[in-house]
Formats: sequence, structure tokens, C-alpha cells
Amino acid sequence: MNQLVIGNKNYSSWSLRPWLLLREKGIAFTETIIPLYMDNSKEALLQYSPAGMVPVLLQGDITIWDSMAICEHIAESYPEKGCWPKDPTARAFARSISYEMHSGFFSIRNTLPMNCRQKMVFDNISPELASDIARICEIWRTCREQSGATGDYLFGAFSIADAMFAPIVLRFNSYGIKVGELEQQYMDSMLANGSVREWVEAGILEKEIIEICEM
Ligand SMILES: N[C@@H](CCC(=O)N[C@@H](CS)C(=O)NCC(=O)O)C(=O)O
Repeated sequence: MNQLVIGNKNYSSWSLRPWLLLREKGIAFTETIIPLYMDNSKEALLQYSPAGMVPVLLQGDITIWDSMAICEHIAESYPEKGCWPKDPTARAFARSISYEMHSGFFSIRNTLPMNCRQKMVFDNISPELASDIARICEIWRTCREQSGATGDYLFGAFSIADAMFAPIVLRFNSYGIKVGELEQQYMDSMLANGSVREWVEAGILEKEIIEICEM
């Protein structure tokens, strides 16, 4: 059985990634939510992982943390679910952009916090932010040009790459970031995805406010 420990759905972008992968691949799991940045949050997080952060996946006597490690572990545990594209060239590309996402895009992360309740037009775009946005658009466009005929997601069928980029879709939507036509079609598919909607609706209903994630 899988137990996924996550933070606030409204704010925790790293938590969304493995949660979405499990949901989209129809893998059963229970979720434990720890509201972040409250007086007892760290203590609660440390009960699940020595890193003291979410997400964490507990699977029998296995504990695994960090969103990318969890997604890789899910792919390895359920090879029949096709968490990565089957084709080796597509898989190499999917891995590259997923890890590029995981280890970069600091300007987007620092300037545009994930906040499912947020809806505004953010136009104070610094050169660093513009460069991050342009690179994301290039990635999405390249993927959609190559796999547009095979499905709505970056590699046709939903994969770890989509889980990794889902919080960026939500951020661009929250802050009115302009993208090209193909990229917008991808965003629309992700925003219409039932699991993404379930997460966003639950996030909106949460009561906690994390001031540092509010504009
Ligand atoms: N690289 C980690 C980042 C995890 C992370 O930063 N998690 C944040 C929430 S989105 C957290 O647990 N913050 C709580 C804290 O720092 O006390 C991953 O990919 O999972």
C-alpha cells in the first residue's frame, strides 16, 4: 500500500507532482496532509522523513522522499503503467526535461509561487523570469510538435514529465503568463485534467494562509 505525505494542496508544488502521477496512473494510495510553515509543521514532517520536507512516499518498509525520486520509484514499482514514454529517444528527452525542471527555473519558483487561489495578471517580468518562461515554452512547444498526434500531453499519454510541469501550468494560469498557441493548448489540456482539477478544488477549500506564498 502507498501512503503519500504531502503539504497544503493550495501551495505545495512539489507535493502535487507525485500525487498527480499516482492519480493519473490509477495507483491506489492514501494521502496524509501536513499543513506547512506552522509551529509544529517541522516536527510533524520529521516523523516521516529525515529531510523534514514533503513529499514523502511510504510503501511497506520503504520510505522515499523528494518528488523526482518518488516519481522514479513509482515508475519502477509499476512498470506496466507507462510512467515514462516507451520509446527510448522520447524517454531520454522526457527524463532530461523533468530533471531540468526539478533542478532549475529558480526565477519562476521564486517570483511566482504556486497558489491555486491566485488569479491576477503579473506583468513585472524581469529578464531572468522572461528567460525561464521562454525556455518552458520552448520545451512544451517542442514536445507538442513531436507528439501532438498521439495525445494531449507532452509525450502523448500522461507521463512523469507532465506531473513535473503541472505546477508551472498552474502558475502560468494564476499569473496570466502569455504563451504561444501550442503551449496554450497544452495548458488547457492540463487545466481540464480531472486529477488537476480535483487538486486545485481541494486547495482552494483549504483554510491555511502561507503569507510568503501570497502576492
Ligand atoms: N527537492 C524537493 C523539494 C521539497 C520541498 O521544498 N518541499 C517543501 C514544500 S513544497 C517543504 O516541504 N517545505 C517545508 C519546510 O521546508 O519546512 C522535492 O523535489 O521534493
